[in-house]
Amino acid sequence: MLISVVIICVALVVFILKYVFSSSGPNPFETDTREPLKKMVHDRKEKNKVLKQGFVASKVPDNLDAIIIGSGIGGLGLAVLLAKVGKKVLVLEQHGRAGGCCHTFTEKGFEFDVGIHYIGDLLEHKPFRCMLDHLTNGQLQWEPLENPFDQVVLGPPENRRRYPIYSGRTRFPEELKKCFPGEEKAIDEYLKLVKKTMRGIWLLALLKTCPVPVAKFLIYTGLVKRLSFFFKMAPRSLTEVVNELTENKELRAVFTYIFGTYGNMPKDTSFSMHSLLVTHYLNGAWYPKGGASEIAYHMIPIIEKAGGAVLVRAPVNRILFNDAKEAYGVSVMKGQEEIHVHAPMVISNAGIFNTYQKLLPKELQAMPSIQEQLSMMKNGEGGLSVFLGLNGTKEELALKADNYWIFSENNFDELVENYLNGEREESAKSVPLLFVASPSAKDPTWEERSPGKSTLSLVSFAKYEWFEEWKDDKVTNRAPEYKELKQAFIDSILEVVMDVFPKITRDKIEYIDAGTPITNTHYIGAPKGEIYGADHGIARFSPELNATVRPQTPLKNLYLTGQDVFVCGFAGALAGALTCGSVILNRNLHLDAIALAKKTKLMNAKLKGE
Ligand SMILES: Cc1cc2nc3c(=O)[nH]c(=O)nc-3n(C[C@H](O)[C@H](O)[C@H](O)COP(=O)(O)OP(=O)(O)OC[C@H]3O[C@@H](n4cnc5c(N)ncnc54)[C@H](O)[C@@H]3O)c2cc1C
Ligand SMILES: *[C@@H]1O[C@H](CO)[C@@H](O)[C@H](O)[C@H]1NC(C)=O
Ligand SMILES: CC(=O)N[C@H]1CO[C@H](CO)[C@@H](O)[C@@H]1O
Repeated sequence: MLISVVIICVALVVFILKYVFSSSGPNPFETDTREPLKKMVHDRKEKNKVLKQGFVASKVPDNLDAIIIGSGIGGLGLAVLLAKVGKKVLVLEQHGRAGGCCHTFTEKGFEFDVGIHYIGDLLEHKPFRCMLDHLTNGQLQWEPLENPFDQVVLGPPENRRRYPIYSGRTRFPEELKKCFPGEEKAIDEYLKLVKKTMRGIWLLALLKTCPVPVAKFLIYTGLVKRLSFFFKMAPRSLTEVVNELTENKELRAVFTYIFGTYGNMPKDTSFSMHSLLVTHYLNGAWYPKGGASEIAYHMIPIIEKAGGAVLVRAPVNRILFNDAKEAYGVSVMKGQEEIHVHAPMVISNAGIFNTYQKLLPKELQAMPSIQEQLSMMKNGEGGLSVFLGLNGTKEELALKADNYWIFSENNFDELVENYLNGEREESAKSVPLLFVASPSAKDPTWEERSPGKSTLSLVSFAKYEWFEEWKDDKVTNRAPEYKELKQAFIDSILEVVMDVFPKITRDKIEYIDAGTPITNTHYIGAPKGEIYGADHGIARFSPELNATVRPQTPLKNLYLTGQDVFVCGFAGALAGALTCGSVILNRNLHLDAIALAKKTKLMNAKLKGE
C-alpha cells in the first residue's frame, strides 16, 4: 500500500516538474525589446489617434490569429504577449476608448483616471516590473508614491486618529510599532503570517494551468493544503486571524484597512487574498507617469506592429460557434447591424459573467459545466467614484502623492454591513468608508499638462440595487431622482473630504461629478457595477474553484483572461493574462518572466560595469 502511494507521488512530482519546465511554444520574453525612451506625448488629440480607433469592418485585419473581447489590462496584456510571438490579434472594446479600468476621461479640462491609483511590486529588476517594461517596449515609466504611501484615518470627525503606513520590509513593522507600543509581538506575528502565506502562491498559478486531472488529484488528496500555506490559510477569514493576534481594536483595524482594494469586509475576506495585497505594497507603491492612459497608449502599437488592431466602439453581442461547439468568431454591433469577424480563437476579457451569461447562445449557457462555474462565482460589490477638479496646485491644496483610507469607526465588519444593508437614502447621508487620493499630485508631468490645477479621486462602495431602476436611462440624461440620490452621496462625501483636507474649500471646486454602479456598467462593462470583477470572498479561494475556473472554458477555442481568472487589481488581471498566455502558447510564462528579470539584471549590471 505504502509503496503504491510513494510510486504515485513520485510519478506525480515528475509529471508536474515536466509540466512546469516544459516550454514547447514560442517565448514572448525571448529577446529584450526595450527601446530608448522617446519623448512623452501629452497632446490629447495625438494620443486619441491610438486610443480611440473606431470599429469599421475595413479596419479589421485579414487572417487573424485571435480575437480578444475587451481592452482592459487583461486583454491588452495578452494581446501584446501574443503579438510578441508574431500573432495577429484583434482587440474589440465596447467603450469609446481603449484601456478598460486603465482608461482616462477629460471633463472641463481635467483628466481623470478610472481604476488606477497605486500599483505595488514595481521595484526595478523584479519580474513584474521587467515584464511591464517589456510589454511597453520600455516606454511606460513609473513614479513612486510618498512613503508613507497610505494614511489610515479612523473615527468620527471630532476624534479622527491617523496611522501612516510605510512600505519596506523592516520599515512597515517598525513604524507600526511606533503607533502601537506594547503590540510588537502581534505586529511581527502578523507580518510573519502574511509572508508565509504568500510563499505558497506558486501553487495557484500551477493549479490554473496544469492538466485538470492533476489539479483534481492535488485537491482531493489534500496535497494542496500540505504543499502550500496559501491554501491552508485560504479558508480562514481575515477577522478570525487578526482577532487571534491582538485584543487592540484599533490595531485590528489597521491590520485590515486594505480590504478596500478587493472589496470584501474582513469577516468575508480570505486571509490569503489579504496577504496577497499586503505583500503587493510591501516594497512600495507606484503610479504611471503621465497618467493611466499611458498604459494602453504604449501597448497598442506593439499589437499593431504584428498586424493586429485595437478597435473601440465595438460591442461584441455574441460569440459565434459551429455545430461542434467550437468558437470561430464574434459578432459586433455596429449601430443596428451585426458584423461578423472570424478567428480560430476567441479570448474574453469581459469577465466571466458577461462572457457566459451574455455572449453565449442559450443552449451553451445551459451546459452543466458552464453552470457549475457560474455557481461557484458571484458578482463583486458595486463601486461609487467621485471626481473633483480643483483650482490650485498641489502645494496650494496640500496634496501629496499618497492615499487616504478614511473610516468613521474601527469596527469594519459592522460598519460595512450597516452601510450596505441600509436604506439607500440613509446610507447616502453618511458614507462610512472612503478612499481619497490625488492622481494629479502623483504625476510629475501634471504641472506641465494642467498648470495651476489639481484633481482628487474618491472611491467607496455602493449597492447596484440602489441605482438599478435607472439603468436603462440614457447615461448622460438620467432621471432627476437619480441625480438627487447621486448628489446626496456627493454632499456627504464632500463633507468628509473638506474636514480631512482643510485646504479644499467649495470655492476651489471647478468640477465635481460621481460615477455609480450603473455608470460602471456603461463605461467598463461591469454587469453589476462591480469595480473588481467577480467577488473575492472566501469561496473564491477554494482550491476546487481555482482548478475549475481557469483560462480554458468548457468550449473549444474560447478562453478567459483578466481579473476573473486570477485576482483583481492591475497586477492580478495581468497575472490572468499571463496564465491565459501560458495555456495558449503552451509554456509557463510565469517562469519566463522570472527568467527575463534575471537576464535583464545581469545585462544592466554589465552595462553599468563598462
Ligand atoms: C475605481 C477603481 C479603482 C481601482 N484602483 C486600483 C488600484 O489603485 N490599483 C490596482 O491595481 N487596481 C485597481 N483597480 C482594479 C483594477 O483596475 C482592475 O482589477 C483591473 O484593471 C481589471 O482589468 P481587466 O482587464 O480584468 O478588466 P477591465 O479593465 O474591466 O476590462 C474589461 C473590458 O472589457 C470590455 N467589455 C465588456 N464587455 C464587452 C463586450 N461585450 N464587447 C466589447 N468589450 C467589452 C469593458 O468595456 C472593459 O474595457 C481599481 C478599479 C476601479 C474600478
Ligand atoms: C483660480 O484661482 C485664482 C486665484 O487663486 C483665480 O484668480 C482664478 O480666477 C480661479 N480660476 C477659476 C476658474 O476659478
Ligand atoms: C477564480 C480564481 O482565480 N479564484 C481564486 C483561486 O484561489 C486563489 C487563492 O486561493 C485566488 O487568488 C483566486 O482568485
